[in-house]
Amino acid sequence: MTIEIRPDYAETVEHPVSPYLRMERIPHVWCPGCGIGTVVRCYASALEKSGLDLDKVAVVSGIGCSGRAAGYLKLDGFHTTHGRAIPFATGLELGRPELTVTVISGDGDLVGIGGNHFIHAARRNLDMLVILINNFIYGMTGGQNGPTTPLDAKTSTMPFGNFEIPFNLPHLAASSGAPYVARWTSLHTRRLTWSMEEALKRTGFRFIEVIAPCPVLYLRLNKLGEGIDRMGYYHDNAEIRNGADPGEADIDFQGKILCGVFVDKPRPTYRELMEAHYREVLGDEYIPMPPEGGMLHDE
Ligand SMILES: Cc1ncc(C[n+]2csc(CCOP(=O)(O)OP(=O)(O)O)c2C)c(N)n1
Ligand code: SF4
Ligand SMILES: [Mg+2]
Repeated sequence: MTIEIRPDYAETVEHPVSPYLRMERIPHVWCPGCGIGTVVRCYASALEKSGLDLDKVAVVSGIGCSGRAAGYLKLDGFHTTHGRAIPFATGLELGRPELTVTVISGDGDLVGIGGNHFIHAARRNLDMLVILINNFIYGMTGGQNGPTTPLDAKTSTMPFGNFEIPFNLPHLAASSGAPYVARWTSLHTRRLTWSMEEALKRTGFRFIEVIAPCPVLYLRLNKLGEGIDRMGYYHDNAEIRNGADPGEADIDFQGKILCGVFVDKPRPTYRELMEAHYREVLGDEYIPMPPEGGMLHDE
């Protein structure tokens, strides 16, 4: 049987999440088999299911292949400098409390150069959802070793294998104080979408790590095949255990990947603590910031 592919297919058939994307920017920059597009697709589905008013949702990315995510979502979006997505999101969420703020960026961006911002945002329980796409390397700049590269994995700067101990990100987020911590792979699209939807509705610092393939660098340098081979690996090696101790979530080269919602324990956000504190100290003199942000006083 011959399947006829009509040249105008893309123009005539609307993708289910195209209303959430800036279709004029498609085709995107990501390589075939890259996991980043899957994460963006899941996030668009989660937005749809959440029923949030899209005029009140903002997305912030740093620099990197993952950092291109903000540019494709049809939301108020900000493509900030490398490592500075969380500080930018901090200003946004404190200045415009009515917004739901999501950060989508890479491992190098968020826990390499931006690592300090990450731990302090979790400690302060700033009100943002952080989706970290972990491909175990600095993708955009050529596959250098990063803060999550597994021991023994080959990278362009460690061709004989990595000897630096990587971060266990769910453990880092949980021990820094994040009230919602989850990890999935890009194979787990339904669970990832559900987790994103759940996290969108929570408050405080919500962290979702998504393990995703970079076929042209991490997989090639380690002779691990194509993106589709990685789906088989995730299928065989992901172990889903909601409520597991994040301290057990280390990832060894080609080892098992512990997935699930590790933490779901709300606590007061930075704003709630700040307002309670100033109400107590200043009493009636305290004027809280209006939900839409802006000036505190008339003058
Ligand atoms: C201050 C600064 N330092 C370094 C760079 C170069 N740089 C751009 S993207 C990147 C790494 C991105 O890695 P990651 O966040 O893991 O994203 P990926 O490309 O893997 O998705 C680096 C080092 C930069 N743009 N700015
Ligand atoms: S270099 Fe890697 S991370 Fe970047 S788009 Fe290509 S496959 Fe994805
Ligand atoms: Mg990366």
